[in-house]
Amino acid sequence: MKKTTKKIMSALSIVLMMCLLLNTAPMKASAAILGDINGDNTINISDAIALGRYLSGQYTLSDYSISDLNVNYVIDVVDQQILLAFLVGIIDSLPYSN
Ligand SMILES: [Ca+2]
Ligand SMILES: [Ca+2]
Repeated sequence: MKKTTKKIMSALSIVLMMCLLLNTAPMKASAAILGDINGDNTINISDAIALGRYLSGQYTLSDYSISDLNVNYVIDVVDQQILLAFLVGIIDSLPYSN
């Protein structure tokens, strides 16, 4: 993993922990529920955790289309980074395209 990616992930992790400590309200999922990995109709840190568990082989996705957040037909760590960036407000909407 590149140093820049590691720095971004570290920054996102810190911001996420701060959000959790401040007990911010979860974001409601859109109609398409893109990013609602665990299917509970909200997009929050639990979805990022579920996606991380999927990437490490410990979770089964119920719907692959809602997990592919950059619509490149691959579900990988980039999708998790996009979800984290969405949760902390760096990205305004999903799917993400750059
Ligand atoms: Ca969810
Ligand atoms: Ca993807």
